[in-house]
Amino acid sequence: MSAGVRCMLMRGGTSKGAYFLAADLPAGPAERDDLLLRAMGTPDPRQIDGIGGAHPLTSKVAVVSRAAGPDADVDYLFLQLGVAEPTVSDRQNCGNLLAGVGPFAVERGLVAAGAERTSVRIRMVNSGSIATATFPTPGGAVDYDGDTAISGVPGTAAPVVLDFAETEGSSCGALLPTGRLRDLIDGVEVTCVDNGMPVVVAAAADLGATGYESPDELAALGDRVQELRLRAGELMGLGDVTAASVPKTTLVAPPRAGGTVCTRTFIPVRVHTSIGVLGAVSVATAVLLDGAVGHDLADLPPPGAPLSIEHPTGRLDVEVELDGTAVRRAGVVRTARRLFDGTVFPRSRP
Ligand code: NQM
Repeated sequence: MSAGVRCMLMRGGTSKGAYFLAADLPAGPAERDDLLLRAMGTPDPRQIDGIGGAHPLTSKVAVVSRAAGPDADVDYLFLQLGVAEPTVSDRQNCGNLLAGVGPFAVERGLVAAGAERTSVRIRMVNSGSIATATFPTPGGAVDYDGDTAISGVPGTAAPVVLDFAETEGSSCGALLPTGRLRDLIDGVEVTCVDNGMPVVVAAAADLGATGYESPDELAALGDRVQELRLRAGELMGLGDVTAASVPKTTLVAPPRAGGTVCTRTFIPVRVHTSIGVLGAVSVATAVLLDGAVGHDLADLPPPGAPLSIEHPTGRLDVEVELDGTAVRRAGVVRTARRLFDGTVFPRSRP
């Protein structure tokens, strides 16, 4: 591996990650993960000797290959790498990096581009669910330029429309993994939900917060949130989640910028500067459910209209269609951009 590995650096939504073809990486997970840790510069809080960005949102990897089955075009395995800790986790999806997968598949010749736009069916290997990404490819080439703005990213870019069909039960196997709309943990009412991302939803006020604090101001709540998610993880059937990146915890408060609900999300202990895509889909699903935490403090739009999830740097609009407690579909608009294409040289020793 001293010759390096082909790699594309992309911004996907509000995250950034290294995209690889599975064929360019070692086939065995242990050897693959070891190489990725050395490429990203983990473990080190600054990831100074690798291409990681010193934050969980920029310490991400997408591994893409031609789909193994007929129901998708490509398979996408998401890996969350630790920053200071030498961890590689495949226990969650990432809907932000997902935005770059379709364009990457076209760039690498896995999928032929349409003349105007291209739709790519993507199997999210982490959960087994399928998403369809649609993006502009005028003249058969990916066009990253456009007029779509998303909160948390400066400027505008081409839209990548993500559609999730029947996303129910992605990681935990059920929309309400504890079997209840609400659980009481350490005196705090929570709703544990998983519509693509396992999330523990709690009212910010129940943790002594307003829910409008900045991510830095909320850092002090990290220990309390960790206690809460450890108990929730067990109730959700995820086992000991001490070192796992899921479940996330989202504190909700009434909207204050014209949206549906205001959120602050711990991923799982650091505070997100915005909110994850599937995290937002899961929180939106919770607030739609009568009796769930957040339902009463949300300002719900008319049926069929998008839910606007407020977060520290703006809002993320999410479409969720439910049939009772069954999920029909969900959708979001993201943008993505190819930043760099070349060869990454992992350091030779951990
Ligand atoms: O929820 C952060 C992100 C994510 C994941 C996280 C994501 C999602 O912002 O689908 O996108 O929750 O760790 O990229």
